[in-house]
This record gives sequence, structure tokens and C-alpha cells, in this order.
Amino acid sequence: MLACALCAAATGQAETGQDAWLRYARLQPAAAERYRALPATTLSLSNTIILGTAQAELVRGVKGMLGKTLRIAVGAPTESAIVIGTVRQLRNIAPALNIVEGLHGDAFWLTAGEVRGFHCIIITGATDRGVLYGVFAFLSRIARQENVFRLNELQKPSASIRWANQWANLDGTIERGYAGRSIFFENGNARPDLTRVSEYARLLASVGINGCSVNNVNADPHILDPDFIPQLARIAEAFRPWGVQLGIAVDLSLPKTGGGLDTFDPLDIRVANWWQKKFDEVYRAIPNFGGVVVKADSEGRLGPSLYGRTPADAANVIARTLKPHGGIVFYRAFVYNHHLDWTNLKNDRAKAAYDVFHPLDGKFDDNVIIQIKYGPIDFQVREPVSPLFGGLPHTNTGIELQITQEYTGQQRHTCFLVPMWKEILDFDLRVNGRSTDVKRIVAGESFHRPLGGYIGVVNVGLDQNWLGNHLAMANLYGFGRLAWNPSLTAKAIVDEWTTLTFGNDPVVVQTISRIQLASWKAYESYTGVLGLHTLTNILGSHYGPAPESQEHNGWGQWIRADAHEVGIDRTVATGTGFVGQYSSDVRNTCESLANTPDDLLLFFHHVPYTYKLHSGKTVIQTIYDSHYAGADKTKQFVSQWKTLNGHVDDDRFQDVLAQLTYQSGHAIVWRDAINDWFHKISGITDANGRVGNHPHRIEAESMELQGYIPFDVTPWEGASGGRAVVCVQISQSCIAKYRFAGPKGWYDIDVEYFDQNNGVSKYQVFSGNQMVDEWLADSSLPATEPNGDSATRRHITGVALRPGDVLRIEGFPDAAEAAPFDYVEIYPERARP
Ligand code: GCW
Repeated sequence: MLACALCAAATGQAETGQDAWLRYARLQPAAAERYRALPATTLSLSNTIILGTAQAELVRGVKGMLGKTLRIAVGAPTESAIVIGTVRQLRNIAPALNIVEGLHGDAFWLTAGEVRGFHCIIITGATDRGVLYGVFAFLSRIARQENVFRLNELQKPSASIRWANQWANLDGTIERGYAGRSIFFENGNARPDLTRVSEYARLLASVGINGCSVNNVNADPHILDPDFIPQLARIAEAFRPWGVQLGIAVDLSLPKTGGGLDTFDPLDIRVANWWQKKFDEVYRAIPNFGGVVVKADSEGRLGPSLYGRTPADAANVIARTLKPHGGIVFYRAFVYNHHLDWTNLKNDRAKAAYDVFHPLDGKFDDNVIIQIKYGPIDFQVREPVSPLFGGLPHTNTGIELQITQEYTGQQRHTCFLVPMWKEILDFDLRVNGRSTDVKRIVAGESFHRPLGGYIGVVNVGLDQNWLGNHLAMANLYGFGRLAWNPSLTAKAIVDEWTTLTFGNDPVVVQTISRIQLASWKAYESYTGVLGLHTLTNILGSHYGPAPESQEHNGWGQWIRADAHEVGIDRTVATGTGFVGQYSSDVRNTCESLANTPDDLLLFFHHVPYTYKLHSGKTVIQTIYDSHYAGADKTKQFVSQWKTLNGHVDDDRFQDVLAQLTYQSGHAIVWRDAINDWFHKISGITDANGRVGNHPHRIEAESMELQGYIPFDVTPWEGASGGRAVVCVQISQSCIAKYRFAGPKGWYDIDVEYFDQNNGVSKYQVFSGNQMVDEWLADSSLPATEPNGDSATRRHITGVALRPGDVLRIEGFPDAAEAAPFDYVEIYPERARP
């Protein structure tokens, strides 16, 4: 790997992450030697557009990894070759070949055999797309230094639907996107240059994703304007060589709001005709158009309920216009009332999807898929499986997973979600007392449905590495791999991804896998445990800690924490009755306090803080301890990553180091905010004496201030002691001083400051007259105020201090950012708290 890093450096190629897991990095000579017998030619049995892509990819991959340029041929072999083509074409040219059974849909088969008397490697599938997937699998094997000569590998996707959703707005912004602007749109139009769209389609295809809906589900009415449809056609063209079908999200009120009708009642014949005409127009421009995603009666979007109609009425009217063209309607089950009365203890947002959709089971046309978020709330760090998966045996269903880390750290935190998705997919809903795990339901197997599958909300952006964090790309890779084969283990997936992304060095693979596999539980530990959701600011950024925001509003993400108890009683016996939406087997587990697993306890039950878990610890002590353990874990991620210095290229080494370092600082912000909040509300002290007790901490407001003034942070738990200091002196700097009283020695100093997105303040730290550090608060965190979103930690190592030394922080405000900071921690080297 070191050699590789050097050769990248020698050719001046920076490792930007743009090629993600398709880097095709040159193998070491000894490894490359194993592929010496590879045929020198690649022969395609036909010259269709997708086979052309597949062949070019094969050439590109082999060139990158082995440094050899394959000869390109089309037609019949005249020498030994890597043959690519569909089964039908293969049968024509090699009738004697014994072709494996079961090649349907997107399946592929990698094998070797005689074609016209020449020994060939064969990559085949029922369709061109299957062949393309086979080529990617073949190249992945070489990248991972596996055998490619004695293959007999048949691979079939678990489900036919494997889609990405992008929440891109036509103005170029992305709802819940964390990696720059949209690759699709800018200024109300499709981008003139769609190169990144083609590259994205390549990434999607390489993990078997076959469809992509490109615009925000909060859909812009202009998406179906007559002059926009040709622009969509350009995007579809960029997708087509990679076998990715285009989809769009539509707003159901369109016939009225943009279509000249006085209604959008789905049962009005004029409305049906309007949709028909619209989609005929779409299919004329885009013959392989894949389908539409619908968000209705949800978070302010209009829907059929306005006319007393059901989601089935609405879905079917569009489905019928798409049906002759093979298109699909993805109707989202994310339908709920966000003005719930929080004072009514029987109200429960978690019940909404099942209440709305279960009575409609069997009423949806067969080209409709109900797109169900994995849990009953909304992409939280932990939720139980949505009971709706078990409640629609006569309806097609798909599971909606979120790759963009809206509630799981927004790619500023590493949080590898495959282990969580696997727990969901493996969960057995025991419908009618039979084994019915989620992965078999969405595959259409359990209830014998014709369609079903996986939808991942991705939200890649123009940032070179697509998601803004190199390690986050494992989630996109993992989503595709799981949709293809949900039985793969999280470890197998992450090992594959790491090898392809960072190379074969076992130290690299082990270290990165370790970090990734521990990251979801770590994130859960310092954000919200025991099924409390991610205790973030749900009224704004969905990023930093703000537990209070869950309560006392209509959004229904309540945790019902009071002075004595916490959690929601969702039982049938005494609570909201949500538990009754599950089969009796699952009900028996969750209805009973004793049987409910600890990690979902507070999702299902309202208990005293002193309630003892299966672990033997009380609820409150578990909250305290987990937040410490989670934050500590992120500190280990940093030291583990540091061991890879020299083992991975310097560009990505530094990028990831900066990201993990930031994360380990923000994890402390989370830890303290949540613990302080529970401490205050419960009045129960931490048995281990840490909560509210920070021996190395000097609050900014207690320092000697020149120009700086104390500031009450909102919500209070976003700052230590609820207060920070701000510098409100126009065009001047402010100073905070502290006289050090500890013993002489080497110290590390952490400065907890706030990095808002509405200014670039400068900070300087002096010991006596000597500056020991300076930096700019120039990141783009989602905050315009000092709070738990903007709180950031600067770590300064190796400062020599003597008793009486004066430590001085000088802050230079900029624009609306008043060089705010919260506290300083001074601690002996290696004793980081
Ligand atoms: O969680 C919420 C997000 C919204 C999103 C919505 C949805 C697109 O905060 O930004 O809207 O889910 O899934 O429709």
C-alpha cells in the first residue's frame, strides 16, 4: 500500500475519494503475477450500449490493476478471451456449453469454458445489466486478489427493486445533504455538465443499484413542466449506459397547483386523465423511465385525505398510467400528523403508518410499492422494526434506509450503519406464528409478492468524495451489497469495501473494519441509548444534542422524561397500544417490561430512572455510563486511525484524521449535554462521580475577561454550565485570561469553542507572551448561534506550564460570529479526560 501511495504521489494523482471503491489501484507485482494467464482480449457478444459500458469497464479495471490494455473485440472469438454477453447470445455461439439454471432478472454467472474451441472466461447474465454487474464482480475479485480462473459463481439479487433516492432540489441545494450541492440540478435546471451523474451511475451500478429517483420527495412542481422533461431525459441518458433507471418524486397536488384543474382528487376522471397525459409525455421523452416516488399527507404535503380518499386511490391512479410502460409507484408510508396533542398520553406517532396503511392491504395495484422507513418514527439511531412490514401481506413493500446520516452525525461523525440495517433485516416479525424476517418480506418471498426491495436515501453531492467523509462511503457500498444479498455479514461487507477503497494491507483492513464496526454503537452510546432515539435538535438541524426539543410539541418524538420517570408506554395494557400492531409473538416480548431488550426499553416503556435493566444497572446510571463509554470509544478511533500513518495515502489519511478528531470532540459535547440534562431533570447523581464534575475544566465565564461577556446558550445543555462568552466589540479582539496554579509540567489544552456558519472568527492561545496555537472557526456546521451544533473542540498538545503562568485566549470576531467559547481544559499530557 505504501508503494501504491507513492506511485499515486509520483503521478501527481491525489486520492480525492472520487473513485470511491472503484479505484482499480495497481496491484503489487507479486499479486499481479497471479493474473498473468488472463486472456489478452475481451470479446463482447453484441454491441449494445450497456455491454459497451461493461467492456470499457473491464478494460479500465484491468489496465488500472494490472497495467495491461485488453484488446477489444465484438462478435465471435478468434482466440481465448474474456467473453461478455447475455445467456441468449452465449447459447447461440456456444451451444454445447452447459449453462447454469436460474439466470433471471439481474443475476449473473461467472465461469470458464470453451467458446468456438477457445478456452474463455465467461461473464454472462439474462440481461445486459446482469452482464455489467458480473463485470464489476469480476473486477472486484481481482482487486481483492481472489481467483478468477476456476469460477463457477452464480449470483442473484435478493430483490428486484434496488433504488437510490436523492433529495435534490432544483435550485441545487439538497434536503439533508451533507456533501455540497446537487450533482443533478442548479438554478432551477438540470446541470449543463452531467459528468458527475454518469460517474454516480457507475458507482450505483457497481453495487447492483438499478434505479434512482433524483429530486426531493418534498417535490418541486416544476419537475414535470414541459420544458423540464427534456432535462430529465438528459439525466436518464447519463444513467442509461449503467443500467440505472430514472425516477422522480411528484407532488400529488400538481394537477391543481400546476395543471390548470380545480382539483387533484384522485378519483376525479379529469385528474386521472391529467396524469395519463403527463406520463405519456414523460415516456415519449424517456422510454425506460422507472417510476415515481410519492410523499403525501405528510409534513405539510397535500394528499388524498383532503378529498376523503385513501393512499390506495392516489397511488393507483398514477400506477395505471405507468403500468403499460413498466413503471412503478413508490408510495411512502411516512404519513403522519405532526400536530399531535402532546398532552394526550394515548397519542403516538409511531402508530400512524400502520393505522393508515394496514386497512388498505390488498387495495394497491401490483405496480405499487409501499416504501416503509425501517422504524416507526424516522431514521433514529435505534428504533424497533416498523410493524407495517408485517401488516401488508397482500401488498408490495420496500424498505427505506438512510445512507445520508441525517440523525446519525451528518457524515461529520463516522457511523457505519450496516450493522443496524442487518438487525432490522434479520428481525423476525413472526407473522401468523411463522418465521417472517424483514429481508424475506421485502424480497417478496414471505408473502409471494411480485415486487419488493430496497430504497436508500443517499444524497451525494458535488464534493469530490460524494458524501463528505471517506468512511461514510461504506454505507453506500453496504446498502447496495445488502440489497443484493442481505445475508452478507457486516464484517464481510466492510472488509470488501475497505480493501477496494484503501488496498489490501491487512493492517489497514483490520483497523478500518474495527473502527467502522464499532461506530454505530459508539454513536448510539453518546447520543441516545435504551431506545430514546437520537436526542438531537429535532426542530432544526437534527445534528447536535438538544433533548428538550423532543418534548412538548406536535412532532411526536417524545421521550416523556419527567422528574421521576422516562420513556413512552406503548403497551396495549396501559399505554398507546402501539405494541398491538405486531404479531402476538413480538407483542409478547415488547408488552412485557421484563422481556423487552434493554436497548429498546424506553421506546416501549415508561419507567423510573431507578429501574434496573437486565444488565443489573439502573436506567439513569446506564445513561451516564454509556455516554462516557461512547465518547471514549471515539477517542480510540482517533488513536487507531493514527496507526495507519504511512499505510494509507496522505490525502485521505489527513482527511479522516481531521474528521475523527472533530468527532471525538463533538462526542464530548454530546456526552455532557445529555448527561447534564438527565442529571438536572432527575436530580440523581452519577454513582461514578463524573457528571457535572470536570476537574480540569475552566469555564470561560469564570476567567478574567477583557471585552468578552457571558452569554446564556440556548438550549442550556449545549454549553458547559449553560454559559459561554462572546466578543461583541466591533472590529476588536477580546481576551480571556486564566492564571495557572497546577504543578510545573507538560500539559494538553482543549479549547471548547463554537464554530458557527455565519462568520470566520480567529482564535489565538498564548502562554505568557508566547502564542501556542491559532486557528480559524471556518467550518460549515449547521448553526448560526453558539449551541450544541456549533460546539467544537480544539486540541493543543505539549504546552509547558508553570504555576503562575497566564493562559490567554484571544478571540477575533468576524461577521455574525462573536469568537464565542465555552471553556478550557488543561490536563497533564496523556491524561485526557
Ligand atoms: O426526517 C424527515 C426529514 C425531512 C424529510 C422527511 C421525509 C424529505 O427531516 O427532511 O423530508 O423525513 O423523509 O420525508
